[in-house]
Amino acid sequence: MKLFFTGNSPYARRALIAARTSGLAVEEVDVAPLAIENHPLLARGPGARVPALETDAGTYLCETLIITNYLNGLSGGRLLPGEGAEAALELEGIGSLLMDSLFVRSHEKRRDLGAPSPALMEKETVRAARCYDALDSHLAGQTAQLHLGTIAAVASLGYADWRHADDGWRDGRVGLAAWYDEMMKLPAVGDTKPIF
Ligand SMILES: N[C@@H](CCC(=O)N[C@@H](CS)C(=O)NCC(=O)O)C(=O)O
Repeated sequence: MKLFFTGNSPYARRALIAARTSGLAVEEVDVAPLAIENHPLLARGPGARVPALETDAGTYLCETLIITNYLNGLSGGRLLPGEGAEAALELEGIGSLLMDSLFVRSHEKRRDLGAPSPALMEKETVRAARCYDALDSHLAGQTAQLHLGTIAAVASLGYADWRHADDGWRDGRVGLAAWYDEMMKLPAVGDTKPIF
């Protein structure tokens, strides 16, 4: 299998951590930079986004949740805990919507024309704050364990550090901050820290 990634993509980071945790043989292929005409990924599918996974059978999968779910299935469920699988999925959902929300705001900040929409920025800032609170209540006091839920959470918080440092997600959430620090000590997490 081949996993296509770029070093600064928070979505691809989730697939990378999942692949490294799965125990499967996955070749990691860095396809940066994506912003070039006729990017080689276009020969495989319409998206030209990362992450993307070429399976051993030659199928080309896109979208983080589809790829990580596929890796979990192929690994015999190694990416979900035996007990608490539903709670892990709940966490994965929160981590996913936090990442999408942060991504929207980050693009809005860097739009080509005009100023960012204040209404959209406010909506996504408030949504992200709700997600930080939810992650704090789920993860404060937890030990560092890798599964699809914690992978989505840690990658989203890492992305927040990069693009939205002024969110100050650690402020008033010391339990979440301590959990994050422990997670960063795991090689699959620490070694995939976004390059910024
Ligand atoms: N919904 C997609 C989002 C993936 C995505 O937006 N990846 C970005 C990098 S963080 C990308 O490939 N951007 C290149 C582009 O849009 O041209 C997923 O869940 O995988």
